[in-house]
Amino acid sequence: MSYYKIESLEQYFKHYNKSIREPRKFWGKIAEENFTWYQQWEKVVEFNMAEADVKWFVDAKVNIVKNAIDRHLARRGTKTAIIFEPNNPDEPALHISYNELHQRVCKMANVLRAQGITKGDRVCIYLPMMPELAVSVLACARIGAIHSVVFAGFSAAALATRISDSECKMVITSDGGYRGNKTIDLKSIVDEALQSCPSVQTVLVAKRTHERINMRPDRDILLQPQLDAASDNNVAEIMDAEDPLFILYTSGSTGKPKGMVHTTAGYMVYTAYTFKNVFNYEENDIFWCTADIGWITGHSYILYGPLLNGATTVMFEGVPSYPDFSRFWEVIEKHKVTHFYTAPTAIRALAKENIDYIQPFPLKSLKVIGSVGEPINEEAWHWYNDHVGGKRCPLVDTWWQTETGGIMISPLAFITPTKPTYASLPLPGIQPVLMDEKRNEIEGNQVTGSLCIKFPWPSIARTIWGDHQRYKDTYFSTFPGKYFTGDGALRDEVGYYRITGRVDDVIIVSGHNLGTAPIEDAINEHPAVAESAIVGFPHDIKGNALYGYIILKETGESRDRTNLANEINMMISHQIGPIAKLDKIQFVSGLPKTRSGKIMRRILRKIAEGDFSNFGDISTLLNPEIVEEIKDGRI
Ligand code: 6R9
Repeated sequence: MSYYKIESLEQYFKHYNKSIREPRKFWGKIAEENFTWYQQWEKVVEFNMAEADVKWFVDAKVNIVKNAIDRHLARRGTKTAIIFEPNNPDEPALHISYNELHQRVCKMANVLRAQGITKGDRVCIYLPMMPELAVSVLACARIGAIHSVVFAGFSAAALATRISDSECKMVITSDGGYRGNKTIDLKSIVDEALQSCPSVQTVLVAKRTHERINMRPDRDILLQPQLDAASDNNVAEIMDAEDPLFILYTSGSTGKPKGMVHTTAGYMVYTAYTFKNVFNYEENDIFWCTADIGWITGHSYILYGPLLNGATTVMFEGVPSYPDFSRFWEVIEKHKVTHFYTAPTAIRALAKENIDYIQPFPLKSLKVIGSVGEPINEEAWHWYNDHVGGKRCPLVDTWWQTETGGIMISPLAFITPTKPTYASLPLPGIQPVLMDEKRNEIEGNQVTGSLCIKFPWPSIARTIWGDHQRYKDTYFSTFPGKYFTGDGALRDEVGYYRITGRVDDVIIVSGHNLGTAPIEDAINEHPAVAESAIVGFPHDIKGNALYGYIILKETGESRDRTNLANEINMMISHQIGPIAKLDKIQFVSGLPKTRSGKIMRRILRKIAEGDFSNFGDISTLLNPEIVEEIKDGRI
């Protein structure tokens, strides 16, 4: 019996039980039957959770790119690996076959080696969503260099911090990038960042916008001439299962960014396995994840997961609003996309627009739709399900984190019955537990608590680059012996999980612990509301009271604000209870968000408290200008 693909709900429970009772057998069999190894492991897993020490497939030798590309060539050489859809819809899309991807990655790998990059060196990739980004990532992995992709929208300061922290030897960038009707001048951002990054010896520059750039002759090299001259013969590096594959920085709300380190074999096995099962991927499906490769979602489900399964993956350079709000739907029709994976922030933004942007598109090619990044509120869930999924595509609400490497709790498409706002059941191998304030495990159903995972899984991050103590303190010390996710969750009567938000954001009102997600969900049910965020502020009697920031839909703009506020509070009262009513409501035109679409509650909390000093670094925000507006409108 093979464990790689789950075919029914009954089989899910069987596999799940097997994975808990005999994790070594379960993952050992999956690893053995579905990947190519230079050498097998001595042990499937070895760990000490108290020390935050986890190893999978101990002593095995492997190369992830051999598995993601080379082994498909015989059968799928001419199949499209990557569809590149440019920002400008008039520019033709590119179809890069597995053969061509292989050739491009081998050439790039040879260029990197010629520039002195060897196994273990860190390479910072600061590229927009262009084919060279995928090729660079895979070329690093092929020669054992550790890639550190930094989202090409981050400032020079944010880039410099990330380059310095892991002492990157090289930066791969481009002259610029396109996003909607904007052109971003990446090279000059790199130049500025590198003033404080002595570790960088070489900058490889790809061309995209062909704008004029400055080249520093002793450091900067144009990429294309090097690729043209390079051989496409390249022997992949033999990697140890636990050799670092990449570093990816998570900003976190406080402190310096954490360089999460993922290693080779466990990440490979788990991203491939979850891609196959969560999305019920079948040969010839066209998978489109709209994330940027600068986030973990892009690493695991634009590149590694799909390519390890020999899939066709879409890489989109643009934004959902350019040239207009139909762009996503046009791309789905154009490439006959079967799987569409996006974030609630995008769904809410699109749902807010006129329905005519989506109505004309039948979207019949779609089979599965997915959500990631934040709790998806009920209204957005239904809009996505009805208008995009046509009520026939399963909607998989996938909960996971940069630190977890792959999807942890999610319905399996066509197998797990879905329930709006519930991420539902853990993947095989994942043992979630809910913990109370006294650090005891909460048994039974219909309970809420802090979400922890009590057994390691193959793609758990192994450390924070250069700071294992911080890794231990952040994730393994709050609940000793367990991985603490930082999220709160509810387990319903049948054992489905619903993520209620970050536990740091829990607000204690008159002694009641209130998660942010369920209250925001209730607010968003109001027909005039597009989106909302709530935070706590000090209150003499209740300890804390709730402050709501609310974005109205176009249709709500003309309504009387006092009436609206009353109606919203009535909805909250009805759905959650009077305890969760908002003391203050501020109508805003936007919410401060990270570049990956998460609400920055830290800033909203400060404004609600009336503390306008020291908002921390807001340069990594998508919309820093909104902070002033919200501050000025505070009530
Ligand atoms: C993959 C990714 C992780 C945090 C996570 C949680 C939130 C992600 C979610 C979700 C509810 C979902 N989150 N997916 N919350 N439902 N389906 O987003 O990684 O950027 O590290 O963020 O995002 O709070 O802890 P990352």
